[in-house]
Amino acid sequence: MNPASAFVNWADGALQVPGLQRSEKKLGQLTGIFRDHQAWQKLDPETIVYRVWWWEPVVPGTEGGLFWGLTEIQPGRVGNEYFMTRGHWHVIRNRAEFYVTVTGSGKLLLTDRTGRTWAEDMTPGSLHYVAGEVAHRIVNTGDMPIRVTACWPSDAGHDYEVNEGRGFGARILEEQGSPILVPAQD
Ligand code: PAN
Ligand code: ZN
Repeated sequence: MNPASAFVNWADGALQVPGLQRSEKKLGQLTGIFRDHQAWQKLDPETIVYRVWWWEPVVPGTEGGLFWGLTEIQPGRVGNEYFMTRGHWHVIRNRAEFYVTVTGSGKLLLTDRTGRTWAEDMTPGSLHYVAGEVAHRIVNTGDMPIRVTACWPSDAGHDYEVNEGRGFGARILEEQGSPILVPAQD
């Protein structure tokens, strides 16, 4: 038997894998994502909003393979809009994905091709099947980092056009201390 070469710490989702990939997104890089442009401009562009670590056991684009990742979004808001990921479609539109919330709490914002938009509650242990043809974005509505494990096909690819085009059909905003789903007007 060979020893395993990759590990997940289930307490915090941390990955110990060969060739760990990582990226981070700062507020200054998230142009045009948040509704309140003035509030966004007043914040420190160096503020880290989220980080992603992932494992590519096969070359990106490989048909039939899988990737495994961890996303950590800091708590915070731009105006009354919570920190969130950019959100995307998969380039190969029918590719699905699993998300599991490890720690923290939030909302998974989903938009299908007809523009129908809904949100699922993310809480430790919540398991989310993101079907193909559905754009997805994680929103941290809590006061601690949210950590989400994901598994997706290695040929899925990421298409961020959802932010420049018609966009998500709704936003998650804070109102009187609670998150609410508000139809997008922009
Ligand atoms: C995730 C996301 C990750 C970061 O691994 O890529 O949460 O979000 P953005 O890619 O929208 O910036 C995933 O959905 N992979 O397919
Ligand atoms: Zn995805």
